[in-house]
Amino acid sequence: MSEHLAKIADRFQLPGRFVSAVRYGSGHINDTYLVELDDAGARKRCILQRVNHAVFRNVDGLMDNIVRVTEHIRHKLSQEQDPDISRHVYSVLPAKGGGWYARTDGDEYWRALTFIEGAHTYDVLETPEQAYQAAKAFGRFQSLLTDLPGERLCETIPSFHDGPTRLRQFHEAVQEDRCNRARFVRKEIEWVREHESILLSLASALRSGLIPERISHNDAKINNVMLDDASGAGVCVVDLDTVMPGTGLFDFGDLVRTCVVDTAEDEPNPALVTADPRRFEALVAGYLASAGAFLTEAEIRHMVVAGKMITMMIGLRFLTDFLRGDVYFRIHRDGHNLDRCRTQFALVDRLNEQHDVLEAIVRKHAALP
Ligand code: GN1
Ligand code: MG
Repeated sequence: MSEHLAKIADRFQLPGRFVSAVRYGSGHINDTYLVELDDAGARKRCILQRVNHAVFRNVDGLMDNIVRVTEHIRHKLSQEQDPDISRHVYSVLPAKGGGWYARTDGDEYWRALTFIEGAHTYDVLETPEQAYQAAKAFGRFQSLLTDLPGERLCETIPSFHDGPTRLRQFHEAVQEDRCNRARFVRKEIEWVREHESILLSLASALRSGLIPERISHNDAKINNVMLDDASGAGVCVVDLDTVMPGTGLFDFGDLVRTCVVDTAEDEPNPALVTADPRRFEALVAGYLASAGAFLTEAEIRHMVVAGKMITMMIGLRFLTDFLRGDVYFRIHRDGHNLDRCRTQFALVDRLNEQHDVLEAIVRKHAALP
């Protein structure tokens, strides 16, 4: 693999000579490597990533989105005279012949990105302060994109967060039952039927115009924001593949999904899943600190349901993939997608139990009656 990676690295304009590479991060879709480079004796690092082309069919559109978004953010940060721009937004490193990715003879799509030093991501949150910082960083990311000029961003995966579409795909997978696995998940199928209204909630508010369309990250889980090693502050939002038109509520929802728990996304025992209202409160405070200025009251009033909706939708996508034979999300053990699904559904139950407490937290922070 290292030889292959060295060849891939050679296709890009990198700030040094390839030394070595290790697998990096815990993404379920792309293959990510942290590359060590030698720049006349100085050690440098960058990211090389193979884009999953089965998932992202339009790599040109995908890279165009990312370049537009990162350039716009860089432009805004320079207007603000930010002294640390290269750590606050990453850059796409161009291929040698030009262009933002390299396609191999084996039909692999690769890209190179700058690596943010002195910061880390966390798969499971350690303190409420981290929830605050993560939410503030995603809110800030959204606010920087409220005035992105030019055409509407391309939908890198159409209907990505559309509840009715995800429900239909799930029903098709149950009907087809191509791996004869539906018999293992009767309880989950029933649970989905009972909770359908949560899944459909944001879609109808978006369609009716009650909630405005905005550019959102669409994968705002805790491990997609780098927190500063020294100060703990949010430094840079990463994994921009799904930045596209949506609603900021998708991002707030994903923050709830991944920050109010202290279990991993794939915790095998769903009975261990709890939802900590203090962490929820930290998320609300952090998100409103950076996004409060542009959010409408209708958006704010959907924050609690957004947490349930995104958690349910991602659980449903894991279940759909389990039924289809684990063809989408990378798995590391048998039943992995089913564990992931059960943990998400358990969290929706916990959020439902605390519904009134969570709504009161939002109202308090937004000063709403
Ligand atoms: C996938 O690959 P990764 O881990 O960044 C998925 C997200 C899910 C997430 C669940 C393109 O993201 O939608 O929320 O797994 N990305 C895509 O952890 O489907
Ligand atoms: Mg992602």
